[in-house]
Amino acid sequence: MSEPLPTDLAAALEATAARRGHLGSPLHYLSETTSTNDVAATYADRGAPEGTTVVAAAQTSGRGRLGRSWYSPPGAGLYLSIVMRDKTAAPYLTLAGGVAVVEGVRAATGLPLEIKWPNDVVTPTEDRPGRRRKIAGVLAEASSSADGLQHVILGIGINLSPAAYPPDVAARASSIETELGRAVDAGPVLAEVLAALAAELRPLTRGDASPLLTRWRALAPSSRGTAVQCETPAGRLSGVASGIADDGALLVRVGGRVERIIAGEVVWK
Ligand code: BT5
Repeated sequence: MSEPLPTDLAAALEATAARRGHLGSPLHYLSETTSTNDVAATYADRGAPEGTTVVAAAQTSGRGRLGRSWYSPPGAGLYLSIVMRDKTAAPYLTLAGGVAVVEGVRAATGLPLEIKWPNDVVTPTEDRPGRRRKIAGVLAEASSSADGLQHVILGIGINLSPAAYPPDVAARASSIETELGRAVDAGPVLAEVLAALAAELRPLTRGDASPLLTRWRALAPSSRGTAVQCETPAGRLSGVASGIADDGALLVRVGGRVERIIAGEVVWK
């Protein structure tokens, strides 16, 4: 089902082998597929081990949360999905994915990025928080059976270079190349994101989420003290973001009380 790995990706992965642990082993490369999350789920259902990674250069049905699309045109980005099986780490994978993208992109290219709860990686725009542009997204999809959690597919889409998106997406998207003003190689970005994720997973699999939560909070300044409007399954709510709880829920101060947001869409006002 996979194709030969392009030599630039292979070289970058080789250079980070010692830091990646089991992530990216094995790695299945596809020049185009429907959704890497679907391909990785198929491998997982057939028994693929934790760390199995699917990378595509384009997706025809890339998806985000809640039935939304993730535009994945050829030559514009990096689309990858990792099979995860560790039950202790599972609840934190969305947060870990965001931290890994920010740290991996900075290690590979020098570009500083931020996290917007729960799963967006965006450009920092200190003076105008509402004007942040989305560079990457993280989608963790769990599969369970009567025996409990079977696997989580951790999907990551990263915009490397500018592309023609529909106007509503184009107004809020950017790419690493656009922000840096120079070309970037996909290989080091892929390899450093996997290495950063491996580093975040080590304490998590031992049951210690505190290093991840500390990193996440430092990389998501907009999750604290910013006016937000949240669309939750229970309705709309306006308040001030007050950080995340230790289980990853966004805390929002509304009048005198603090609401926990565990799902939904948050608009930074
Ligand atoms: C996400 O969802 O941000 C998660 C995206 C995960 C994509 C990866 S790619 C590899 C793996 N395989 C998949 O099929 N998916 C994963 P969400 O928070 O729901 O954001 C989706 C929204 O982001 C869309 O409704 C658009 O507004 C916007 N969007 C779509 N494509 C984009 C892009 N390329 N760059 C920036 N924003 C985009």
